[in-house]
Amino acid sequence: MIHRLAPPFYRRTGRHERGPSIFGAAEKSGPVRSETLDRNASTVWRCGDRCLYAPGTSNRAGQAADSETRTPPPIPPFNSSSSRQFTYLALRVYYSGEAINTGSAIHEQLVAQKEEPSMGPMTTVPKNALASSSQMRRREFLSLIGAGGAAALMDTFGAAEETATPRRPNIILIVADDLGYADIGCFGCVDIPTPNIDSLAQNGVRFTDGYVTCPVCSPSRAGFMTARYQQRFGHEFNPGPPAQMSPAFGLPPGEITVADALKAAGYVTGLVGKWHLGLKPEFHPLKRGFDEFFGFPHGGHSYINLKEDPLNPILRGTEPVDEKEYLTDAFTREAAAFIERHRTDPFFLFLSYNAVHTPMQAPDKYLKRFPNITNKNRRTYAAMLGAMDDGIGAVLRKLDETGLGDDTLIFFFSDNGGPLIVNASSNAPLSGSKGTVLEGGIRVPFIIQWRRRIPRGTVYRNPVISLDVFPTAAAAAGAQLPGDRVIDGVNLVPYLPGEKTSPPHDILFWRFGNADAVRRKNWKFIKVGDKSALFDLSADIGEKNNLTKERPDVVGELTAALAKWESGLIPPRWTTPAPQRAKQATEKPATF
Ligand SMILES: [Ca+2]
Repeated sequence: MIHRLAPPFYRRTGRHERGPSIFGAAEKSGPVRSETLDRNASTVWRCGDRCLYAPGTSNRAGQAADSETRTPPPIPPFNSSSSRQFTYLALRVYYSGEAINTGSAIHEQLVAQKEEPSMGPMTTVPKNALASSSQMRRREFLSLIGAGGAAALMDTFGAAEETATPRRPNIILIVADDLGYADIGCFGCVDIPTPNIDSLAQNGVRFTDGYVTCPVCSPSRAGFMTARYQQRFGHEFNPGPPAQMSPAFGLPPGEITVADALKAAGYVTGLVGKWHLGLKPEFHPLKRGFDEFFGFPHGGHSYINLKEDPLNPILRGTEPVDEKEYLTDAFTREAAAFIERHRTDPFFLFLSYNAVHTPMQAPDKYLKRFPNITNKNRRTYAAMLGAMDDGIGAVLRKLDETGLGDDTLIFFFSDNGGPLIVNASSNAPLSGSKGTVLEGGIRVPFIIQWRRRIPRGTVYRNPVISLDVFPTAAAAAGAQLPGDRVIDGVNLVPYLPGEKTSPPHDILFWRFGNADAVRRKNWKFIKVGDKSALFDLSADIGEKNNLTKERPDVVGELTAALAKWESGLIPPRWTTPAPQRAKQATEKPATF
């Protein structure tokens, strides 16, 4: 019976605490596999609503302390009369292989405190008696904890045994469309409340320097769906409207998507929302790794007149549907239903809102929240963003209702920067907008939450990029990255607890037509046609002060790096039709 406890117990050991150990010096005293111990420790601390390690301290309180201080709770006083203390020690020995020395160290600590444990078996285990404890089997484990320990174990974990089954974390990728860097509360927005998106940062990591690979929609999506700079396979431009686009347009069939990889690893995969990676049947989401699809296949879409464009219909799978709801609300409804439908499966959900992309449309129920915003476009933008924030809140509630909140890895970012006057977005204090390789085009609100595994309320300042989504998700899921091609993203999780203190990326690159950019540490170099500029982002986040003359050494270094990177790219497979290019040009500010 206890043997059956092992999987759910171990499953609950996903969170990797860093910082001061709740075991203090004891953990460091033996040849301990620290990660295993950390995970065991976390499990013991957080198991259900019980707290095995610290009698009298609730799990809820422990989580609250963790959330507020971002460090594990202090070592509680040993309670020598608690049989659970013994169960805990035995569990550590059992699950940590070499941990007998640590167990002994804790025992010595107990003795030093003159608090003789009340149960015999552990005190009589001589130090190193289980030197090969990795070989310890169930009988030995039972012997070690004794009948009282087993009873306490069952008391503590019994409920988990009945309900929990081993599963890997769910993964939800939430992508906003054309959202400005400064339009989220936790990124400095003051006129539009976004409490639910902010909660992702409060319970996860906010990235100050989070980038996408392109300042427009489709290429950006091609990048993060494949973990590869999209110019490696010619997906460099938007296609334009369906009636005008190149017949070549679509994510090349040879590319492997994050959905492909997670599906192959046993995940149920779903896309709700905007696709924009191909209209032809061979490019349909159901052919690119998704088991389920509800949304539209192309770029922008009306939120109200849902049958306005017969070339870009609302589909369920491959069938057009007669959707009546405001589109953002419909996507929220479908996302929550997907979670409910697959609550017992590990799932990957790509929730791809087209909010806050044009057209500027919002129903009164959202508009009336913002009576004090006098700019009509900004007010509509606020209402559209409010609808999306509500939707993300509904998704988060559904996760908690289904008990999946802690074990779900959530990414949130915008596919490109705000287009400013077009949708009344703001990228302040960044320069530029959608369509430019200035920071305002490519640096976006970027948040990751994984309550089980990564610290809460953290701000991370080294540059990261949307290419990292796929490797991070694959590592969390135990899925394979393609091994036969260059992968440009990295798994971010080891960097977030501080296990790896180096930056995830030495250098990042952008190319969008005749515009190139490269960032290494604080240096950002831009080349557009025959013009170039070098900015020190640490002192000049608004990219105003061109330092090309002052630092020709940096210009030379970054120019060479850019040339080397571009040697691995191919020419674009299509270009944006001329009318769209002209429209895009009018959206660009004249800052560069
Ligand atoms: Ca976009």
